[in-house]
Amino acid sequence: MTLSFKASMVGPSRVGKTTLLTAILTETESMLAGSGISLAMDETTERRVSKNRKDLRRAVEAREFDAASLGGSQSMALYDLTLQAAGDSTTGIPFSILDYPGRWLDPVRRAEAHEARKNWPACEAHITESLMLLVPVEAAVLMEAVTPAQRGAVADLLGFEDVQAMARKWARARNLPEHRDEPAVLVLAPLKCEKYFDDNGGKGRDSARLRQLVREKYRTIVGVVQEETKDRSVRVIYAPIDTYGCVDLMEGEWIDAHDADGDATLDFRGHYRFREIPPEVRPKAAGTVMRELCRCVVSGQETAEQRRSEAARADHEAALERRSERKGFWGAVEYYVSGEALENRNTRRGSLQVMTESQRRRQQLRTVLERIAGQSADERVEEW
Ligand SMILES: Nc1nc2c(ncn2[C@@H]2O[C@H](COP(=O)(O)OP(=O)(O)OP(=O)(O)O)[C@@H](O)[C@H]2O)c(=O)[nH]1
Ligand SMILES: [Mg+2]
Repeated sequence: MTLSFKASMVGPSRVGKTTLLTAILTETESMLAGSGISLAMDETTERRVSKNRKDLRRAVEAREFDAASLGGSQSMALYDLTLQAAGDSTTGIPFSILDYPGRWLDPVRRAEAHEARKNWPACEAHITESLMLLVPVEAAVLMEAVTPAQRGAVADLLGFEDVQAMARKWARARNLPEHRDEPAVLVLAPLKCEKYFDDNGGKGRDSARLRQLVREKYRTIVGVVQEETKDRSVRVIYAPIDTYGCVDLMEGEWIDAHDADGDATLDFRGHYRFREIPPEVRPKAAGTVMRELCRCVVSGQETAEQRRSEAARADHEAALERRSERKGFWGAVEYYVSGEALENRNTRRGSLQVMTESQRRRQQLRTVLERIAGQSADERVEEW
């Protein structure tokens, strides 16, 4: 789908991208409950989501946490989701979120696999067109590193080099003329952080230290983004997310390993346990992602409306400019949000009744969008 609001994740293998996506969808659905708007998925996306949910359920019903129970992603996956009024499949607000095997982020490992080499250009194109860059951070790696050797291994385990390189590309693209006045948001999302919080069934008291460590370790990456986007604004959001919510880290194991060049390093393996039996998955703060995406759409919509009224004042040039912009983010705003799709359809149908009904749905969609965008953030979440 070309006309859609795009988001991408950049994080190494096993950090928790795919589980995060599932949690985002679950929280979005609960935000939408009772609103008359639903989260529609195309067939492929629906199949993927259903598989991810089944895998997660199986993992939970085993009652014993098994870090290997969710097989990592094997290929590139676009999750195409549309916020849609019930009974109306022709308009809606389309989002497209990219997931892929985290090992592809590493140029060395990418070069080793045909599938990765073939699909990476498409991944990179999606990333550079994204409004949102979502950076999942394995909180346990940051928090459990104590010895110098362990601390030394953190940067590699979190994939700093590769994440930073992609963040730079993303930020640079935000400066291109076609993206310059779009909204942009960078989300730093610590995952596997249940142990450090006391607001979701746990007793942790370490949230301040986690925040401090993320600030410190990701300062360079945030700096790179800011440096590349000096003349525009990029929102930076800190959002520690529980995707399971019902687990605790029992022990962090540091294992001797070798990096790609054969140098000695350490690998990290977290041993988790379900807090309660039967475990109940309780995502926390995952709604932040949809909230931020909706904020982008709402602010884009405001800009677009403002421009339209300017153009209506017979400003020929502005009208021309607007036409040439009708692709990417602005195309999606104009077409889906401003209701041009409906207007076109209604002119064809020419029925007053259909028109009113469509207007009602459009209004409903807009209300929900604004409500989600305006929701107050989870207490864990901060704007940096
Ligand atoms: N405790 C805990 N474990 C998590 C959380 N999120 C993910 N996991 C576990 O982390 C492992 C990796 O999760 P995935 O979602 O498959 O990771 P990924 O980033 O998609 O991995 P690749 O597809 O290989 O790139 C799984 O065993 C999950 O059960 C979390 O918030 N808390
Ligand atoms: Mg995955």
